[in-house]
Amino acid sequence: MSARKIIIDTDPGQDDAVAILMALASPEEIDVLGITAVAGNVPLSLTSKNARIVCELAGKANVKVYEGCDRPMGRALVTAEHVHGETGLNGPALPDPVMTVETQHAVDFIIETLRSHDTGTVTLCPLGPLTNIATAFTKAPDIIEKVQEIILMGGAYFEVGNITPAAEFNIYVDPQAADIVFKSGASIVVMPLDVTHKVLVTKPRNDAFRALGTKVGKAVAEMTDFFERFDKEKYGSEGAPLHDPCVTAYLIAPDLFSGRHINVEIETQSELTMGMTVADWWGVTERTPNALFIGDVDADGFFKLLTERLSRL
Ligand SMILES: [Ca+2]
Repeated sequence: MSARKIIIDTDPGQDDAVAILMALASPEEIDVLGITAVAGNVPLSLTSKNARIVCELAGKANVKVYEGCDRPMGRALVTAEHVHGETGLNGPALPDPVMTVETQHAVDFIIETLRSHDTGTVTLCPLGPLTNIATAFTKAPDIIEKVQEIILMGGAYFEVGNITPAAEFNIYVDPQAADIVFKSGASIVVMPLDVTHKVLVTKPRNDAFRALGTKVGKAVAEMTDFFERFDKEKYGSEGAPLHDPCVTAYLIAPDLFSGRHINVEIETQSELTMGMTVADWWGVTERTPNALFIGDVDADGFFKLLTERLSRL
């Protein structure tokens, strides 16, 4: 089987960084056509810079990084320095990137790339707010049929919210964009908090990263150390949830995950529940299923795979 062609759309973020490292370490399964940065965890200038820092950490300075939208489609940008630190990548001391950002806008890159491929052959992997993807779909609806699958981190049902009582961060930041993507008709796989909160970097798992004895292993251990202080304080959890790497792990080993094909709608009106993913997990409506909503994961299998992949860099 040839490697699956993907575009990573991202707002790094320590967990985005781990997701990107895992993808770049897996060329047999994953062909990264490009990385598109979006504003989210931190402003665009930092997510773009962080994406390049991560490529260089992986020793893959040849990967193309594009800058996309610097704000949500219809709302002011909300960021998450309280979780990720001022740079978005707090934890390890990593050098500024030598790589430059591509001159083409990320949205145009997404459109051009999809148009140049056959129907159903490019997978989009959004790890942040869906602004770039929704903007591309709105500007060029013809590209939607080129999408093989959208595998995204976002939303929640049983875990409800992490930025408001009702909403997960990525969807909350740009609910309008999320609504466009979920209504697009593209095949969607969702990694909600319900599954990402089961993928926790416990002490032994963090030790396993560090024990790789490589620059990458050390950086990932330091990133997840930084990231976990927030979740330990807030949720009393055993460690940092690796939200975005669930997307990469699904590309490599989908059998680690299980979920339900259900209808998911996005709240775009009520300020109280803005950005909520209204997921019909129990099938109580007649609404047409539009997403595979993941609910469970083999966490030990996930960390075994992740650690093995990181050891390759
Ligand atoms: Ca992210």
